[in-house]
Amino acid sequence: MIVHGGSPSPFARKVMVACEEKGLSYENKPLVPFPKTPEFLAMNPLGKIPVLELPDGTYLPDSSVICAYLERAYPEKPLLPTDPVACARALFIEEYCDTKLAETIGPIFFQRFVQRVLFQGECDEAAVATAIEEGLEPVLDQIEGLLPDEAGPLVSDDLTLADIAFGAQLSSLVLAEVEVDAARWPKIAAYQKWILARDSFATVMSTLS
Ligand SMILES: N[C@@H](CCC(=O)N[C@@H](CS)C(=O)NCC(=O)O)C(=O)O
Repeated sequence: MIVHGGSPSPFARKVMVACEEKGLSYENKPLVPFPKTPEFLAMNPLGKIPVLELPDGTYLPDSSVICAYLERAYPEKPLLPTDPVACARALFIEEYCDTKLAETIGPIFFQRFVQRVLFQGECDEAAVATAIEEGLEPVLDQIEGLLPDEAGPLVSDDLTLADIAFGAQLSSLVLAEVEVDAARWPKIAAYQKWILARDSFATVMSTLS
């Protein structure tokens, strides 16, 4: 299998971590989603990464769709609980992280990592400060109130896609050099440490250093 989309993308990271957790081998091709060539749009009409290419040449776009496929195709190491309610909770947390949290972290990550590190350009620190204060901090306040007391899997005893999606976004904060203040958000800070210490995340993050 080929994961198209480089590890700077949190959504590509999410797919690669899911593959690592399931023990699946894959190749990564760091496709940049610009320009939107006809060939790229044939892989994903939405013009976004990641896209998973199967050995028979089938293209599967969107990290959540790809993870749903992996779950069906490789059920041996499940990343969703069998209990229907727990499964729904995991899927909602995945959705929350991929939308609300991603939209909140995205502008900070773009300035600090994409602009400054990848493009070696100017980082708009004023925009970063506003995005942290007005966007990120209220969202972290909300999440802190929802997390379990002990750092560990969010939904059941085992790791789920909820953890992978949350970890993918929390790893963007590390790349953007935004520290989660352990005095204000102790549960998130402990969770971030726990999830990013997993071999799966360490392996995928190591491709960025
Ligand atoms: N819902 C999609 C989001 C994918 C996404 O937004 N990818 C970004 C890179 S992190 C992208 O390709 N952006 C290019 C664009 O929006 O034109 C998923 O889960 O895969």
